[in-house]
Formats: sequence, C-alpha cells, structure tokens
Amino acid sequence: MSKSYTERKIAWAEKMRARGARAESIRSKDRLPPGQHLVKSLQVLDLGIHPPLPRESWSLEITGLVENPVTLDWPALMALEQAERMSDFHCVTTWSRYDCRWLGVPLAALLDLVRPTDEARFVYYRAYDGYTTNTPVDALTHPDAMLAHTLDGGELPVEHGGPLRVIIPQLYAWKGAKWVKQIEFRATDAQGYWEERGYSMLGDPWLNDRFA
Ligand SMILES: Nc1nc2c(c(=O)[nH]1)N[C@H]1C(S)=C(S)[C@@H](COP(=O)(O)O)O[C@H]1N2
Ligand SMILES: [Mo]
Repeated sequence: MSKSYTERKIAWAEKMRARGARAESIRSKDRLPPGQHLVKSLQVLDLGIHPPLPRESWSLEITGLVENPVTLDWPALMALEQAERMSDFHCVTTWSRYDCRWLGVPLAALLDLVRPTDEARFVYYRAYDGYTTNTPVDALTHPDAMLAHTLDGGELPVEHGGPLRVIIPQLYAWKGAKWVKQIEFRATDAQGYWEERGYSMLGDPWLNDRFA
C-alpha cells in the first residue's frame, strides 16, 4: 500500500531531523567540514557570465506555492528587515573561508513575507546568468541564511553575485545563487545546473554530501 502524503511528509521531516542531528554532532567537534581546507579569500566560481544588473532595473520574483507572491524591486528589497550575519563559506571544490560578514535580508524574513503553503517543501532558484539550483525549504529558516547585498562592509562585487545573491552557509556554496532572479516554492524537488551534472540534491558540508 502506498503511503499517504501526510505520512511521506512526516517521514521526510524525520529524515531531515536525523541528518541535521548527525551534521550538528560533527560541526560541534570541528569548525572545518570534512575534506575542506581553509583559504583567505573567496575564489570566483561561476559559469563565466557576469550579468550587468543596474539596481534601477533589477528585480527578484518570489513565486510558486506561497500565499503572497511578490516581485521586489530594489527599494522594496531595502524596505525589508536588514541583518548582518557572520558565517563560514564552504565550496564543494574543497576550499572554505571563515567569517564572511554579510548584510542583507534574512531568508526567514522573506518566508514571513510570502508565507509558503503547507505543500511547499523545496525551493528552486533561477539566476540572471542562467544558473539554477535547489534546496529544501527548511534551509531558509536558518538564521544565517540570507539574501546578501553587502560583503565585509562593502557593496557585493559583481563577480561575487552583486547586486544580490543567496547565502545559505549550512549548505555548500553552490546552493547560493549569485545574481538571483527568481525563487520558486515547490512541492517536489528539481535538479539545478550542478545537480543535473551529478552533484547532491542536499549538499550538506558536514555530511560530506557532495555527489548524488
Ligand atoms: N548565478 C550563479 N550563482 C552561483 C554560481 C554560478 O555559476 N552562477 N556558482 C556557485 C558556486 S559553484 C559557488 S562555489 C559559489 C561561488 O561564489 P563566489 O564566486 O562568490 O566565491 O557561487 C555559487 N552560485
Ligand atoms: Mo562551487
């Protein structure tokens, strides 16, 4: 007999909790995730397209399974809650940088604004360079997860995703779309650019979860 939707949802939540507990026990012993080495500055890693995005014509669409879909222009983004968060940055190609100081809108505040429905379990991100990626919706509730427009006290440089990028420090950095254009809430998971090429759907550095 096949499981009901509610049963599947509970099973999935329990699996995520178990993974989270395992990751937390590793994190509590060591700041550097397994298989990573420390570097002094962020490398530039992308598809080689740095889209010019003047703030006057920039916008970000939040769509899909939400009660209040919105399209934010720059003033609307800046009118949302702003917060500064210090977090470590882990790239799946094995380098990590400690203490990146990001300023922007906490993704938790974005969740409050758009109100995902009960069916929304995954998020799909599309960027202005054509890049795509995915995360569980739970990843957005972490206090360090944010839409960042400022890095280490300065305007986020174009090569690092300016004017606005996603930062989800508890996942590998490929899950954070630079030049983010659209955030879609979904019932089902879908592969993005790197996931289609063999990388993991979750990408938790603490579980060394790199490849599918
Ligand atoms: N839009 C977009 N976002 C992206 C990428 C990309 O190619 N395009 N690359 C990802 C990868 S693989 C990494 S490691 C980080 C790198 O961020 P950085 O170039 O600021 O160090 O951005 C992620 N976000
Ligand atoms: Mo990466």
